[in-house]
Amino acid sequence: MASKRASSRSPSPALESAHNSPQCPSKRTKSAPGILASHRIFILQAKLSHTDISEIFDLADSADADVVGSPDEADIVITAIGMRKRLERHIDWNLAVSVELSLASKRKALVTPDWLRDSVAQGSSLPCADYAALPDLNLKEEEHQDEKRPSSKSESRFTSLHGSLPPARSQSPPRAAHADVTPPAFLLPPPVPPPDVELDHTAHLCCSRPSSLIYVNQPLCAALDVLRRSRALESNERSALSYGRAIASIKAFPRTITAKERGEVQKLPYIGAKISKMIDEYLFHGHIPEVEEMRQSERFKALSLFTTVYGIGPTTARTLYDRGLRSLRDLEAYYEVDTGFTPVENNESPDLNIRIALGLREELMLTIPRKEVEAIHATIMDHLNTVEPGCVSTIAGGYRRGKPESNDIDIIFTHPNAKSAKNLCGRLVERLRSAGLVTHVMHLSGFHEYDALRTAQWDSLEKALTVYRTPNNGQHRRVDLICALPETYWTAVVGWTGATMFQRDLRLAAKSVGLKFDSSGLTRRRDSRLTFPRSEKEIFDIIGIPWVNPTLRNTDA
Ligand code: TTP
Ligand code: MG
Repeated sequence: MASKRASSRSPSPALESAHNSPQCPSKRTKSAPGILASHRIFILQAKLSHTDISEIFDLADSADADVVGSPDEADIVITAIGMRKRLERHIDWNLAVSVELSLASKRKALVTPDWLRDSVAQGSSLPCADYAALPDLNLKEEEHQDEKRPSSKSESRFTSLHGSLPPARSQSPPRAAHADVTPPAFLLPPPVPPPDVELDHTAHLCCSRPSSLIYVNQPLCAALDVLRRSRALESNERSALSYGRAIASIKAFPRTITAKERGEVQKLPYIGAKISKMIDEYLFHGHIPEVEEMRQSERFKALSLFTTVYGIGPTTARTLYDRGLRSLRDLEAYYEVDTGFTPVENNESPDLNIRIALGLREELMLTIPRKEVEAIHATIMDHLNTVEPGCVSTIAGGYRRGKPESNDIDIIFTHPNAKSAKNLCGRLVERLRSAGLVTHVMHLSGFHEYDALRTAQWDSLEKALTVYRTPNNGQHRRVDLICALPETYWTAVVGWTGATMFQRDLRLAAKSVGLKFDSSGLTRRRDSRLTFPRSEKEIFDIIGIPWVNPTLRNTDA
């Protein structure tokens, strides 16, 4: 079934149509070369469609403007926002009030996109005052008020942002690492979360369907998930993905599937003949014979068990199985975790992470209640505060999707100053290690600088996958610490919120409009230009799909 979204859109990607628009000179034509060569422009993307964003970037290119990555670096901020309240969500108000609507004084200007369009059309840089984005702004008065109470204003604003947050289960408590340092508004969750829109359970992509944690067809999805996992354990990715898509489709179906619903279910996306037959079997027998057979399979049971150990993926699991191992005891012996037993075929050096995870497996298999997730997050942020005041963070993963218990804790953080954000993860881990809070670091990776030509693999995220030891009872927990640069903070939050199928389809949605999305950033495919989303919702806006509450992103079984 075609998606609502797909049918309501032009088949050609929005960015392409923007590029073909007469208003949109391509880089090659350079319709107004050099007219803005002395200007540093920041394009505030909120409230702009991707067609507009593409057009504005191209116009700026054609006029040789220097497009910068943050408003602080700019002489001119281009925005479609005309209200102070909205603007405050994206630009620190202290910066906004410093904006003066005249270039004559060599200060910043806050203008509408028409300033750029008209300047390029007329071949000269037009007066910014004629294109004021906030015409009613009484700058003199605002500046005067700021002079009188500079710090109290920013502090009270910070408090009210936090104080007004509703206690939504989906939102992790927002934290700034230091109460005296006010992070810019764009790094904080909006004071009022975006309203939930009604999502269509038959949408083609699961990132546009409502997928709640608790759902009516859970036993059927759990059965199909056995087959999905069995395919994944054999590295049959295509088949695993087909089951994953079918499960996500059934998950969003709002009524218990009965014989009466059969016809309707068959029309859902990704429900083909094979899955339909399995649903029929399920309705008739109360189970799916192939699933029951798989559940009894010695191979499936052993591979499933092995992959519960952190560090053991399907390939290692199969190798271990082929070597005759069947139980966790066998693994302990093989990796010499316990008795020093040396298996005959162990010619490899034991993998340290697997040994650690096996040694701690009984603790690491225990799930973590929300309260404890929050307590660990608070402790870690206190340490981060000492390392670098002014950071912000979000607890992502299953916690953010509303899970009452998580298998691990995923914390995303950044610092408003990109320079301070660099190597922050390494410094934090070192501190937690010295404090005896982190006992093992399973993986630590650093930033790879963004490279528009993509000559090398790049990653805007610094990651530390750790084992954390709670100070009160010495319980070991898996904690993933992810440090993003400010421009990739929200993509990291979205990426690490999951669930897996939701992310997969979000990437497809982005691709359909000429963009590339992953946790490390949102880029334009044709020239790898990195965008700077100012909120989580802005990512959805740019891609052109409705924002989905994290509690409705539970697309996996
Ligand atoms: P997980 O922490 O593996 O899963 P989860 O938080 O949904 O559930 P739980 O921890 O309770 O088992 O991953 C969280 C999300 O982060 C997941 O949707 C995928 C994403 N992710 C990455 O982007 N990169 C990674 O390396 C990992 C491990 C996860
Ligand atoms: Mg998690």
